[in-house]
Amino acid sequence: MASASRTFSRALRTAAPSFRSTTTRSARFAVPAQNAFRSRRGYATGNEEAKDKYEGNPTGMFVGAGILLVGAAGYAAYTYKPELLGLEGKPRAPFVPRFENYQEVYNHIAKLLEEHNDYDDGSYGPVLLRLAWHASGTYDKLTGTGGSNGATMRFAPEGDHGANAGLKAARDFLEPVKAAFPWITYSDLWILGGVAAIQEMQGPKIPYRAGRSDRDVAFCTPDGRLPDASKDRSHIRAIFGRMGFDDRAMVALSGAHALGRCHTDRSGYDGPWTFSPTTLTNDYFKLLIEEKWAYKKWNGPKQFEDVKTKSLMMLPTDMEIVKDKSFRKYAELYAKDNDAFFKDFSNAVVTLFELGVPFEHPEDQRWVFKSSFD
Ligand code: CCH
Repeated sequence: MASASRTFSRALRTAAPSFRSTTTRSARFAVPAQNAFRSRRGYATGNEEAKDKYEGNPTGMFVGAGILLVGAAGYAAYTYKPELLGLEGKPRAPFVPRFENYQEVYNHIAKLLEEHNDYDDGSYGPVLLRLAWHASGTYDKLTGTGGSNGATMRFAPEGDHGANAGLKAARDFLEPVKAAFPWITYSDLWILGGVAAIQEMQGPKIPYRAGRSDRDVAFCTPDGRLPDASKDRSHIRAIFGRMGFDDRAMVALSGAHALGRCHTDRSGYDGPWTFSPTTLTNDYFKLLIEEKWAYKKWNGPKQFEDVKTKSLMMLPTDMEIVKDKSFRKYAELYAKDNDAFFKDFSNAVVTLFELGVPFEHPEDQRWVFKSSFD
């Protein structure tokens, strides 16, 4: 600004002499005409010097007026379009969110989880985790399609798949977070929602990498990529094997059913798996192994209930975990050792949440978020 004024003043000082005396005072606002008027008045009252100057040779006047115009235009450009003068307006460096920015998003989700404690068993945590898992669990390692890149569940074909019934509650829960942090992609946000849900429900840390991009409706995956709870071990192995998981990881991931519940208006099944459905523990494995389970007598799909209290449930696929020898081995390990469960669960969830994402950051640059109670 100062240098522009100086340049302008200099220009005026070297212009018609009639403007010299005024510019130093008022160049900034380009209203230097006072002396010219005075001179004219001088001529009217008989000032001969002035008369010669303006009557005999009006060129100076025109040059001066031209300079004034250019100056005014320059000032306007300086004020409103500085980039035209090459002064400012170089494109600002794009905002590159860093760990602190993602931690803020995490904190926001954690705050909302605490505030909205009137949902289901007192937390949106379980349904947030299910959203992150269903966004990721569509991955097919052979074709490289599906996975957590894309957030294609926003679109009707995928959002309407039977397996995704009820997940609108989780997507809607995260909308105000997206509005508060518009730079985050939906696909990164949904996974961060899953991470926050696990950690806020006292589960293990889930190291996180950002870098997912949202994709359009053409990237929706076909129906049938997520597991069907009425099926047996070969189905479980086919579904999780397609994603690239082995038996150990499959069993560890199933431990997520310590959280949340089934809803008759979503899956048709009913009830929670554990007595503490908003705290992640190895209770799912303990209960599977230690309790007696029997078919529930009811008018709904085939499911199991605990004989003692009849208040808990297991899906047919959950029961496969204790019936299949290889699966059971890991279920017994996790039932005995919560640390082993947390360690394997965390590793498997990190892999799950990164399926199908072409990250720029290497694996050793994952972030670990502080939980609200750290
Ligand atoms: Fe699951 N899950 N899940 N699940 N799931 C359901 C609910 C949750 C299967 C079926 C169901 C995983 C694996 C499997 C959660 C996390 C994970 C429901 C009830 C069905 C049915 C839905 C409803 O009615 O609302 C089957 C089958 C498999 C594997 O074979 C994995 C893996 C994870 C995460 C790592 C969570 C959390 C819920 C509770 C959701 C809620 O709304 O409370």
